Amino acid sequence: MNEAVKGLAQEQLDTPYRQGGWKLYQVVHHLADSHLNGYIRIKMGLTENEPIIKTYDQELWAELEDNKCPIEVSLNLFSSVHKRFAFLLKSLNNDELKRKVCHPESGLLTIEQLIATYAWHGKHHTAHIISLRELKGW
Ligand code: NI
Repeated sequence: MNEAVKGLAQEQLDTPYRQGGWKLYQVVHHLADSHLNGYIRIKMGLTENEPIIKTYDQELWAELEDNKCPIEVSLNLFSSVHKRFAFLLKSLNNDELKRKVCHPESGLLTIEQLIATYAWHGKHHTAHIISLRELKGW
């Protein structure tokens, strides 16, 4: 993500990654929001018995005032949460990876599935930024 946004000017960060989609700065803030939630969900799953995890309205979150802070704040937040993630995830044994959380829409999910989902999610949004840069020749 750091590499994907490197050198972009504010005007470029204000460009939607696709028509009607989030602007690039919103994608960056979304990743921080999402992976903070992911971190909390995994910790809940490790310490409670199949807890019901909280969903949130990501479209409305992307409109809140904190989306106007510099993207560096969210890049740092994202990096910090991932350092904590790595520390925690490396410690997990097979039984812990099989523990579950209950997602109100998707049902029971294992910690292992959550890890795979967030690994995919980070790459998914980073690809949005990289593909717009390629398209625009930035
Ligand atoms: Ni997302």
